[in-house]
Amino acid sequence: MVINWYPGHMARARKQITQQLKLIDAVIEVLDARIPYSSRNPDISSLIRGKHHIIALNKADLSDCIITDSWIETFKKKFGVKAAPVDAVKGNGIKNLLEFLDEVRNGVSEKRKSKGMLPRPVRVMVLGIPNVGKSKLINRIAGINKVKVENKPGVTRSLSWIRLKNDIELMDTPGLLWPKQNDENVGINLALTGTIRPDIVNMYELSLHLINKLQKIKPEIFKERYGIDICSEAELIFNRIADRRGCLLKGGEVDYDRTSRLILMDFQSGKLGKISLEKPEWFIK
Ligand SMILES: Nc1nc2c(ncn2[C@@H]2O[C@H](COP(=O)(O)OP(=O)(O)OP(=O)(O)O)[C@@H](O)[C@H]2O)c(=O)[nH]1
Ligand SMILES: [Mg+2]
Repeated sequence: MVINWYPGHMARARKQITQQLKLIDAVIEVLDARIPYSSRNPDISSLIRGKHHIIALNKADLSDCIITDSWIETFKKKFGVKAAPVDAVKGNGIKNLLEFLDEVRNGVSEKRKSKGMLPRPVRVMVLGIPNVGKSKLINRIAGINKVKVENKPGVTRSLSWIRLKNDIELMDTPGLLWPKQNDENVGINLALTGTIRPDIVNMYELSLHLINKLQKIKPEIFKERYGIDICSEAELIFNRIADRRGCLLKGGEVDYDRTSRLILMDFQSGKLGKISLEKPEWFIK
């Protein structure tokens, strides 16, 4: 799979974000709860050094909640970073984030007071890879639709401030990928969860990768969702799904495009259940 990891607009966005960071008190790093490792931009840790750091494990409505909880424990224990599961569509978990932000605001106010300075709103930048739900999360925290949200990467193109009533200012930012990425599995996970535009990936190949992953994580799903018995080869499972779902061309041949889209959409929309593709112990010892 050949992926254009670093389009020009991201280099520009990275530069602007770096400049704006001087004004920022805290960063909410938004990760995809299904792939907390693959959705972490490794650049961000060094970029935000010295700032208060909060992690939102967003799209937690689509992830396995036990695995998400173990990621939260891991972030806390191994890195000392507060994290919360969030569903920015329904608003679950927003309260936890607001509590974290309150703590930051109180800390900033105390510090200013001790220096004889007047209080000011706490400034929070929301960072993360494309399509992870940064803008949706901001709209949820604000309680009103302030910024544009769409189900495709690259929607937010510039930095913008959103002022909230409770002395908090949030900055929406464009999604950032990273310049060099050699780990094929990370690329596959990002494509599976919708970070990379579908027109630049091979959908058939991607759905075979998904089938292979599901065989390890949740093998019973093929029977449950598609009524097919377990068989070892991903290609065979793919063809049986096509058959079951009538994704066939006129002569009865498999419609690869339609079947791939069906399987990927079933995963992305949660029709295959709550599935986490990554466990912390696979990455962090
Ligand atoms: N199921 C689910 N979908 C979500 C959640 N948060 C956001 N989405 C959806 O994810 C898609 C992307 O949301 P955005 O807020 O535009 O993502 P973004 O990170 O701002 O994306 P860019 O601006 O392109 O970097 C939209 O279709 C949202 O409705 C969530 O918690 N659960
Ligand atoms: Mg956005």
